[in-house]
Amino acid sequence: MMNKNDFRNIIMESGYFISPELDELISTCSIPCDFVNYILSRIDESLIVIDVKDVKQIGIDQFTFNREFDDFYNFNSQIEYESTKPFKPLFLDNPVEIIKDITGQSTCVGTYKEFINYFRNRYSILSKMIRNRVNARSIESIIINKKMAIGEASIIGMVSDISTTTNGHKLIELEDPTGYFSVLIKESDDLYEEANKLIKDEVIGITGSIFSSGNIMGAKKIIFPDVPDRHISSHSFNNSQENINGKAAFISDVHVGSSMFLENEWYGFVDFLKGDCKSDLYEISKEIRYLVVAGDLVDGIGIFPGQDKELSIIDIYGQYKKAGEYFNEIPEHIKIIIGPGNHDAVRQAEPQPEFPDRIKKYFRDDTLFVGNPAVIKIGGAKVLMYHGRSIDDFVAHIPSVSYANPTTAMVEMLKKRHLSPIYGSRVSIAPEAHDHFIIDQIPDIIHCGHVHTVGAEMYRGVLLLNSGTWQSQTEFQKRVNLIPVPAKIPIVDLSTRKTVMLDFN
Ligand code: D5M
Ligand code: FE
Ligand code: ZN
Repeated sequence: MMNKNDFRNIIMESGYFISPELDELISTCSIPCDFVNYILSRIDESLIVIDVKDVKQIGIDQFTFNREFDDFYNFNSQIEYESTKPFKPLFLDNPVEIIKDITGQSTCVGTYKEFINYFRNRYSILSKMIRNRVNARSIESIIINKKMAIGEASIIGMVSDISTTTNGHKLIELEDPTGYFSVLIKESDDLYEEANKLIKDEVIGITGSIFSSGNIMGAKKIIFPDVPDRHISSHSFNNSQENINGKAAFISDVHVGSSMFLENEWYGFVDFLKGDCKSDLYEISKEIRYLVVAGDLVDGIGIFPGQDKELSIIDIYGQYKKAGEYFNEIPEHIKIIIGPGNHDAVRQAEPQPEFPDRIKKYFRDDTLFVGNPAVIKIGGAKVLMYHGRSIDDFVAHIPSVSYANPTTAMVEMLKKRHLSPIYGSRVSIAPEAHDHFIIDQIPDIIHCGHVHTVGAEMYRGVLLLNSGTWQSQTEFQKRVNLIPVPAKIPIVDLSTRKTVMLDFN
């Protein structure tokens, strides 16, 4: 057992001296040695005598997170650390700001008129982003004054059809509120590769030359709403110091209730969060403030034919009860934020609202539930959470996008500034008055799951993450040749966005 006064020996051995005021403060602390070690590892090496002001200067905020110095001591004097629990949290308070969430705001019932208005809203917002970059005309004005328009012109439209001609050229039909126009991209054209990434119902701009025959133009340039080329994240993260804002762990697709749920690996993860792990991992663990969960918390029931044969818990509420037990073992200094996915017991049409009380009651009171998608702010970083069902559509329609590299789909989301453009495919879209899938504010991080593979990539200052799964390969996935990457998750430093992939296999 360490003596409370041993901190003075540590200081003596370090070669520094401390001021009487600092000595007094440290001696009132319940974990003086830890605190002294923390100070010594960060203090300006040119100092001879360390004073209270020097300690404040090295960012005592890292401990107190904007609280006053004294609070830190009050807090610590209330905590009795058990020797079996090595964990000492660095942050006392983990606030979350909800920036966008459908929960409680859904108004739609699914009428035809609502669909019209939904697509109008999508066109109006996305076309505005493109209009900043190109001087476009309405399709109607080009058709009426075609003779005058011959030569170069630009239009902004929603892609209403994509076909390939017998010669192998791409024919894109664009629609704006005033009419339709066709755009031709030749196979030999440099633009062809880009045109191959176009999908239905996205909004793009085209600059091209109008042909004298028919309502058709040859494309010279495709303009996407995209993130600006030199977008600098709201955080000047390149210069910031690590761990000022702590770290977040990102997970998804836990699939509790599936017989393929990897319980041992999960407990390895929970032990890590408790700080019960090897010293290099401990250094990461002690800085984790948030656990963000992007859907498919449970396996659900009746999700695909024959699923019941692979369930260990066949009752949906039984599955959430068990999930609650697993999550409630996570140490309390970590703030948990959970959104739903397509296996969860909320409406299947997206955007999905947060879990109902009947499910929430199984989780710790301080768990924060959000809808899907949702935008939250944690540790200074704006995080767009989306389960990622549309990734199936991106993989099916864009040849360069693959399940093995899920962030390739997420780059397309950012370019198109839309999480799920294709209507009427895998994602069932509810026609809300506002298009909640539009990426209007540029986030610092986009977090998806769903495809059960992992990835981390930086695109124009935005960190794209896919957080894999805690379920090993199911029979169903075997049949569709889906190879999951389970129990591997990204941990992100919220100040620097530095990401490590931890493997709990
Ligand atoms: O989805 C896990 C992965 O399995 C995801 O990439 C989609 C794929 N999946 C799910 N359902 C189907 C169907 N019906 N056909 C083909 N591929 C599918 P999860 O939502 O976790 O089940
Ligand atoms: Fe899943
Ligand atoms: Zn899913």
